[in-house]
Amino acid sequence: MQRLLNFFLPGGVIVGGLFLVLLTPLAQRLTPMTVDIGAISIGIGTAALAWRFDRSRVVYTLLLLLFAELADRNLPGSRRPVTNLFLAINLVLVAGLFERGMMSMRGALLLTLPGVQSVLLSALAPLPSQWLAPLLHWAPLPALAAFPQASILLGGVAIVLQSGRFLRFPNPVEGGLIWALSGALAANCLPAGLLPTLLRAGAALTLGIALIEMAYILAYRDELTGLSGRRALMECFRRLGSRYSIAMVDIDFFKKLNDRYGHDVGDQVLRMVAVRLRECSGGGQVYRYGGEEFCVVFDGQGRSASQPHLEALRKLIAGKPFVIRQKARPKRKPKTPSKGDTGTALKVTVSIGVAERGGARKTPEEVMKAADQALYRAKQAGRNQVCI
Ligand code: GH3
Ligand code: MG
Ligand code: MG
Repeated sequence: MQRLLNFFLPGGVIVGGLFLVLLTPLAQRLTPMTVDIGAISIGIGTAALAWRFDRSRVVYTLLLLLFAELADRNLPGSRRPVTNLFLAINLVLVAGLFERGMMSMRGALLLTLPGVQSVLLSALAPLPSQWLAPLLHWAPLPALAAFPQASILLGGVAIVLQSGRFLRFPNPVEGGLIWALSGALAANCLPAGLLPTLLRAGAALTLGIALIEMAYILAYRDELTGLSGRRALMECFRRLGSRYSIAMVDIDFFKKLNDRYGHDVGDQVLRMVAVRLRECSGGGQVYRYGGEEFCVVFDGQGRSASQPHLEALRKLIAGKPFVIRQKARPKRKPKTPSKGDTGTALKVTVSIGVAERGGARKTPEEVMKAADQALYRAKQAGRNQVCI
């Protein structure tokens, strides 16, 4: 679900919005000047964000969009197949490159590449076309011989590569790059004019919003478990009404588990506990408070309403052993299996303390403190239980 959101927000929304604008009377009021001002502002804003977040592939894509636009405006239409081919090659580079950051020598050098290519392309007037003729007129699909097939194929390779990258790293920037690369390709398939400029501006805007979204995730989401983090919990406290309950969840004997199986297995267990906590019913919002402690907030519900949901959560975690996957499987089966081997089933339990707002406990911080005391009682009473 989160992956789908990372893909469609913001790219899908911007493309949808662009089509809507083009269908409404607003489209008639778009003049080349307003589009240019909009595109330049978006380009500068996104470039500043990409620079700040040290994302060289985003800057590279922005440069490609800029040079494709400049080529449309300054080179004769007959040069389009050549720029198309160069654009497609560079899109494959963006999708296949490792993120180097711009502060490194290699990263900085890399960013000069689109500029060098465009200078060469415009300086070597008709030469490249002759050199590239075999590639430009290469037509493995005779029915589509009119299209510059090499660039379409390379463009397709870039999109597939980038989609693979998004599956590995499902974050908004990688998702945004799929849309941006597609937008850059689509713009170059259209005749030069307002529409390709709008598409390129849309691609830059997608990247800009993706970077903002990424910053939000870095600030509010816990990297290991993917749950909302402590900062998000503090924000949630500000929004709570007059009736709520808060639970503190702590994994039992987690230090022992770490000591016995290692930190990596400990991390795996944390992730798996987080997956089960996410299934919390009754509207409980789950946060990673820190270490092996989690916090569940039930807005609008007192302790008696939230307790059964917490009990169900405790049972869910204790009921099914956690099967540990080892990170790197040895090629040959070792004679004596090491601790934490693939398939090891661990029984993990949690203790939970819950408290509600009321009486002397007026603020979320006070309620959380009471929940922490209840958690202590659960530990004292033998663990694997919910205490109030
Ligand atoms: P108790 O049942 O009383 O809660 O015992 P415990 O061992 O779970 O409690 P304690 O607070 O002593 O230990 C928590 C351990 O959690 C200590 C630390 O090594 C481990 N830990 C904290 N954060 C992480 C993490 O991000 N990854 C891993 N693998 N371990 C962590
Ligand atoms: Mg603890
Ligand atoms: Mg613990």
